Amino acid sequence: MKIGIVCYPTFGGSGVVATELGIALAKKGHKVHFITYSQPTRLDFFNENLFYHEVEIRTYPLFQYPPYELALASTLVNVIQYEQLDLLHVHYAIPHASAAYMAKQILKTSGIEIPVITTLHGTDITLVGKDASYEPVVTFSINQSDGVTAVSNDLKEDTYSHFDITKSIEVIPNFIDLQKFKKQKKDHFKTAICPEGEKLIVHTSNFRKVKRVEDVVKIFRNIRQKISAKLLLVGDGPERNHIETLCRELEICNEVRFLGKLEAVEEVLSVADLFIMPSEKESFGLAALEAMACEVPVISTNTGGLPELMIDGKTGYMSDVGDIESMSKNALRILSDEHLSTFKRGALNRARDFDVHNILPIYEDYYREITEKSHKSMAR
Ligand code: GMT
Repeated sequence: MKIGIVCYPTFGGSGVVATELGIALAKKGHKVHFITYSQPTRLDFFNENLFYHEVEIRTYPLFQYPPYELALASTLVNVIQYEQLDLLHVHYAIPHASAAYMAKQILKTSGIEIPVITTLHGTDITLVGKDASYEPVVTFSINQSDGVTAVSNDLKEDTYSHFDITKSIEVIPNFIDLQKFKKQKKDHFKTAICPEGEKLIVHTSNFRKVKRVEDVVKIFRNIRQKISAKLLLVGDGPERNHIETLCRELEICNEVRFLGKLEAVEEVLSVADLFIMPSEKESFGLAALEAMACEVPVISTNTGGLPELMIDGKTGYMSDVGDIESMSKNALRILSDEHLSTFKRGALNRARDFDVHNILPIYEDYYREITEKSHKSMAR
């Protein structure tokens, strides 16, 4: 098939899933066209089936805000028409689903029918989409999509309860490339960070409030009171300064390293003993899956889609949001030499369920179902 993919080309989970999906489809022989405002972070190699079209946003003195959605819709019209795409798959409702709707209507006037699939990733529904300034457009563009997927049952239910949705939503979970995300031998790195054999704890996120990075630091402080350990914080975002200040106040700066945005996060995960994800809300928790694939057990909250990924007592433990005491106690239990290797195996075993080779065929079947439906309704 010839497939167009629209996403945020950044380190965020939705962009990562969209890019990895496109790469996996291209490896299976589909022609995949990414249509984004810059080259997706993980699209950093050559494959004959991968194409990239940049959305150029022309600004003008009259525009206080550059009209990105219009530029995207126009680029979509051009790419779909000239590359003769069979399907458009947009990731993240705002503004991708509405730009896709506009492109679809424009193409209809030239007799071109393009089926559109929208994948909901989480914050487009749970945080931003519900806001009154976006809600009517989000509801409309989800309902106008030919197919809709969500990354967990929890997100599907959330979408039905917060929006007036008439479409059926297919759940297709996040996935992982186990060839890329696997424990690598990086002993020199571990020795450099933990010269005294300390346990290594990792958190990766975009440092937004919803990630509760403050809880990570407090849990780490509690762990440190019992055993020697180091903390690596990967990523960057609005909470970073606040977190640095907190580390100073708790006098743990020598034990905490801020690594910023990293492309090869699997290298850091390869030497980690524990991953902490204390999020307020998490529609799936791709970062936790990446950790598990690298044999790292996870301490997480029991919110959103996390119980659909985690197996309590096997891949790690889940606690209520904000229950720092419970998360600290569970972290110490996992880190004990008696239990650590069992949890590492448990994490990897669960990650295997989300192997890209298991999830990709679900997307391909769904693509076929939606394009066939669209062709049938055209023939009527
Ligand atoms: O986690 C983030 O803040 C990034 C966000 C995004 O929209 O890019 O990630 C969301 O999509 C991921 C991929 O489907 C999910 O694994 C994350 O759980 C989800 N984040 C939230 O729901 C907060």
